[in-house]
Amino acid sequence: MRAPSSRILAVAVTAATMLGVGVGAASAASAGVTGPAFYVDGALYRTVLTPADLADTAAPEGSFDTIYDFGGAQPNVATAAPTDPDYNGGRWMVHELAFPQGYAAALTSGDANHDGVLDSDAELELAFIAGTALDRGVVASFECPVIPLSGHQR
Ligand SMILES: [Ca+2]
Repeated sequence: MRAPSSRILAVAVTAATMLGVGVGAASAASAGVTGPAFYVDGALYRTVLTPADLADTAAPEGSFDTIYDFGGAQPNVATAAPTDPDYNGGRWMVHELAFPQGYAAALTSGDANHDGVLDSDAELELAFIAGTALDRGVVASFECPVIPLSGHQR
């Protein structure tokens, strides 16, 4: 199932680029928003294909899922995975995080399962509540399908 849909998306991305509307893919990557893997509810996922920038679309915010960008402190955290009923098909808004007391303080506040990483939006929420993590707002939006990393089952 994945290969045919991937081909369709690749064709769509190519067509969009030729039309001049998909020119933001490089900027999304250079913003550090498409790291090698990110967490959703404790499981690691990674993006596939080249992201298509959606910054200029008028799609409602509710049709996106959120990726929280840790700025390299750890893998990023997303709010939904393809197996979730509220998954929006790989349309992402990237929110930049800030750690006013340092990443270690946010980890102390939020790492509820003590595995040394904030690996779910629920854990990140704990850091938000404690004030050790701040949501600095949307820095990018793009469409990019994701797949689970092998060996991780939810
Ligand atoms: Ca954790």
